[in-house]
Amino acid sequence: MTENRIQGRTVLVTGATAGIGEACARAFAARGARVVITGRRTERLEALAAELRGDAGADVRTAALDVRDRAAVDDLRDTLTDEGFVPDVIVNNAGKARGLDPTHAGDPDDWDEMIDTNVKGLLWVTRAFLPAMVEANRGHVVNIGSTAGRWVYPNGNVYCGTKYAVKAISEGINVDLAGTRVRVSSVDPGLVETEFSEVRFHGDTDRAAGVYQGYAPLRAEDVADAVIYVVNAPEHVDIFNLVIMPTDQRHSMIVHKELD
Ligand code: NDP
Ligand code: 8X3
Repeated sequence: MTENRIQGRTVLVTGATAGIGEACARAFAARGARVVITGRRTERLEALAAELRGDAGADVRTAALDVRDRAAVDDLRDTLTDEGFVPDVIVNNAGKARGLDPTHAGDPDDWDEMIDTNVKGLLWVTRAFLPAMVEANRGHVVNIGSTAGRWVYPNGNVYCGTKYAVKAISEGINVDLAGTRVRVSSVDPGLVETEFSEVRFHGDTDRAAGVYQGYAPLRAEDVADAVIYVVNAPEHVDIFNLVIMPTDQRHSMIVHKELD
């Protein structure tokens, strides 16, 4: 059986109120990690914390956090440091697509939101928590990228751009940490059935559901398993990039669907 190297780690997850982040929080807590679960919807954070404390007896800290708010990110780092809750793993998961339109018809407000969350938010969190890892010469930065950072697809323009940025930033952080024991991983999923498409289509649930019909998409838990796998690897092993797609998907634009 694989050794549990998660036990006793302190793991901060951004965007833990839904989807992949929530599944990661559950998976880390189940393996004995102390978890800091963050997101904007505090009632969801409290419900998840109650569940994890009950089911897994987990040590859970909740924190309302909008990753776009750099001062709030720094404040959280300072508060957690005072409490002795210093993360040695961060999962930069908070992110979103907004819209699926050709560039000439795209909404610049959607672009702002994606860039501020997916790129700048990831940077603020990393900049806040990475120095303590470098100081301790131990830790792990896990960025949730996407196959959208590998293959651009029609109308994906800015969302794909943010995920290409995540890819480049992950590579940049990784090379900057050469000579340290701090590891960096980019976990890049294809299609995962979460609230992602509902957010992308601004609440159009029928259109969102259509994205996942006719094939078996990934579940958030599948991606969480991949995150656990990279973090649980022995300390001398850095799984730098893990691409995970449904078996029915071979490329952003190649998905085998059987529709009635
Ligand atoms: P969900 O919409 O289900 O979850 C997104 C999470 O991000 C929520 O917890 C949300 O919490 C949080 N979030 C959004 N904006 C902010 C913000 N400004 N500050 C803090 N948290 C925020 O989507 P997924 O779980 O699918 O997405 C998670 C990540 O996975 C994203 O980075 C996405 O790009 C990536 N991904 C998703 C794929 C998919 O097909 N679903 C495939 C590949 C990558 P709240 O609203 O409470 O703040
Ligand atoms: C999410 C996957 O293909 O919808 O990053 O962009 S996709």
